[in-house]
Amino acid sequence: MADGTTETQADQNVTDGFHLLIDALKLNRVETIYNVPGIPITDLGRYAQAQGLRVLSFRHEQHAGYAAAAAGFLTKRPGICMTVSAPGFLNGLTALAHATTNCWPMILISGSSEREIVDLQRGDYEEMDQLAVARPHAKAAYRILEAQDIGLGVARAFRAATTGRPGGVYLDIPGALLGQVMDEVEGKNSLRQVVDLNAASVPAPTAVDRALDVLEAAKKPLMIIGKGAAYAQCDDTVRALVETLGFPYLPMSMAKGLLPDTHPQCASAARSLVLKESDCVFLVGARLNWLLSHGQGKGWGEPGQKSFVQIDIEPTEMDSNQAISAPLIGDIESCASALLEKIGGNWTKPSENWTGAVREKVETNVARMAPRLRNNNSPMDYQGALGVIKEVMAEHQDTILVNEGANALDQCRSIVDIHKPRKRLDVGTWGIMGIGMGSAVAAAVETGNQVLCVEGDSAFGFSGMEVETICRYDLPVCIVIFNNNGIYRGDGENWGGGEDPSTTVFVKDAKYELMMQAFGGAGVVATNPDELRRTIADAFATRKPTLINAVIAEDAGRESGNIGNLNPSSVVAQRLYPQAKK
Ligand code: ADP
Ligand code: TPW
Ligand code: MG
Repeated sequence: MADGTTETQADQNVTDGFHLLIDALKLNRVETIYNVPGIPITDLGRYAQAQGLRVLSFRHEQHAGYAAAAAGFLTKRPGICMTVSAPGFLNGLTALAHATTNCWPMILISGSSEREIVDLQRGDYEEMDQLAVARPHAKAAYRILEAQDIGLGVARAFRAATTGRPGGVYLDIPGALLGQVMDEVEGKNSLRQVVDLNAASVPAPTAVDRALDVLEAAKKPLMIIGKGAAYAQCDDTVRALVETLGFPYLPMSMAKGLLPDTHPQCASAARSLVLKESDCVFLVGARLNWLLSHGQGKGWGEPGQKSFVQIDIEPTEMDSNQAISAPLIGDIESCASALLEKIGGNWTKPSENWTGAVREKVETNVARMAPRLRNNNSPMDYQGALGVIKEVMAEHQDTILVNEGANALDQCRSIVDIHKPRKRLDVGTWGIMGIGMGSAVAAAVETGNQVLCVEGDSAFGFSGMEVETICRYDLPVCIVIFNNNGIYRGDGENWGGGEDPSTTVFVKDAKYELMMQAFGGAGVVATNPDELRRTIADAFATRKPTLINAVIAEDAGRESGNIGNLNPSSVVAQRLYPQAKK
């Protein structure tokens, strides 16, 4: 091109891989990308920001990934995480696997190195066959090699992430793709908007009849509502089903609040009773996995005592643990609506013998717990501190509670009522530590609501550096660290008598509040429940990033919280270590 004019004209009529990818995401209604910049995606982030997307940068990819996963759960659309090649990709991969495990839609977009060099293992900058590594941890994994396939690749990623059982999708973007040039009009025409992203999946009428037969025959029915039902965003239909059937129900952790935990049919405070005594269990968007002891064992009564009915969008979930007498395969809205339609006004609720006994147990247990939640001990115990959190969540029902830890998790889940749908984010199906700050960022960004994090001191440490991210974007996040100086308890000792501290303890009386002050947020200490109440009130009034170091007694917690029974046991430990007998 001898004269500059022709060159300018050519520039005006072309687009490139960067902009096709941004346009494809925008066409599919992406608003936010959770990312960590670097080669080859630094400019992709800059250009995306320039084109009106919100691009939030984190300090570590894992937390950008957890944010994308939480965004997927909260919005029913894939959360987008973007990372650099090899190490950045691997840092993000844990979150992609977490999304897949939890059945949440997420797309991990990673830049990757030159295919010609990677595939011959010639040692490229950040060389790795990322597609092969991602595949076992994702619901689907795709690589786009040509600019004209960007629309197709993004559409496939969206479809795979959301349709059927949702999950994590990996999208591999070799750096060279971003610079590829294409005619602008052809480029625009190559993009696709995915239609009917969360398509309905209607159950067969015979399956609906069969389910109603089983449910009707039950004398002591129980419903278990899982996070799949919270994800489905058909809150009114689920509520109508629960109230029409009249069954006592147990919400799984992240289904808390789908109906308010104070609902008269909520049996959380009589969990042992209903699991043991019920003769029919109706699972709605909940798997019979380890969190429900696979539907067997002492807590579940006698083998063969129960029949199971299950609603799930994933056919292979049926019979994965207990035999399912009446599978309802479809989305929860369609299945619940079909049941309600068939029932019409014609349903006999379970007898008062059953529902009354459950209610009585709930009331006794709630009354017994109440005084323990009102203590003003210093240092605090879990009940005293969580009594305050319970009050706060009752007064501010739109607040999103993020929760991780062992005792800090288990006690919070059972003590703190949630009043509205999708207001609790926690460690999920893997019981993963580290979801805290990423989930908090996503909750604040996707909803604009106040966020309250209840964090074990160990749990917080996995993502603590992201307090800078929270301050940078000035998010309304209040982090309460339940600081008992360690994992489970702060009073562990080295059983060999050596100088190193025990494997489960941290620096005593650490000043976590200074971490928040370092970045311009509010960092304060609370040594008793009254102080905790006051400091949370300040945080909510100002909506400023706040970290409250809540001092919990070192000996208040239990080993592994509520799941100590899952620890393998050693036959020689009792003989070798007198401490093991404790
Ligand atoms: P929890 O941990 O709360 O018990 P799980 O994650 O084990 O919940 O189970 C959620 C289930 O919900 C998964 O088996 C998933 O396939 C299912 N699911 C997700 N979305 C829907 C939907 N829209 N309709 C029906 N089932 C769904
Ligand atoms: C990614 C194992 C489960 S709970 C926990 C760890 C390390 C921390 C418990 O201490 P914390 O809470 O948070 O101080 P508290 O109140 O009981 O003292 N790595 C990952 N995930 C898990 N689950 C672990 C390790 C674990
Ligand atoms: Mg702790």
